Amino acid sequence: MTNGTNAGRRMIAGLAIAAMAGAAGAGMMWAGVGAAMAHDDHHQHAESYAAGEPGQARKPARLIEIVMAEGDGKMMYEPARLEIKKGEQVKFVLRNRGELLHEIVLGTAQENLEHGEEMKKHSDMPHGDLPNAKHIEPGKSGELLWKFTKAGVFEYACLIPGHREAGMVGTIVVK
Ligand SMILES: [Cu+2]
Repeated sequence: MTNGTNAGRRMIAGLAIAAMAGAAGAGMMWAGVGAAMAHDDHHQHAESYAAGEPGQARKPARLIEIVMAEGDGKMMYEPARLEIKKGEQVKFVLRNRGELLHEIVLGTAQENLEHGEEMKKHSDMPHGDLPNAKHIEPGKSGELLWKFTKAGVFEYACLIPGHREAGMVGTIVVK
């Protein structure tokens, strides 16, 4: 009898754990869907890109290295100015030599300013997954492939709150 009761209790405990795991799993799935939706919402305005279009990995690309760094109360890209031919595909090799997380977002100055304002309101929203943006962890490097299909003056900026203001912005002239 006692054994039977214990077995029963164990079974109930087991079921409770299974139910909790199920609920946690569903919750995580739901949170994932929510995050994806919020992300889409946030970036709807960026579906077409002012500075060109995402690059194609199989096509040749000009290699441009950009170093991200901070120091003396400033944050910067090196170099901070690029000249690119219209139609040129560029593979940016991004090296974060600083101690903070940095990113690069390609766009017009106007877009980046607006985007930066949104980032201040929703600082929990990373946009490292967007085709025109890339996050780089301190001490790490990464790549961004981009085709500059339109002539004009664009910029690359770090839209993590405070970084663009501290100098983390570069100019791209496409002609
Ligand atoms: Cu930054």
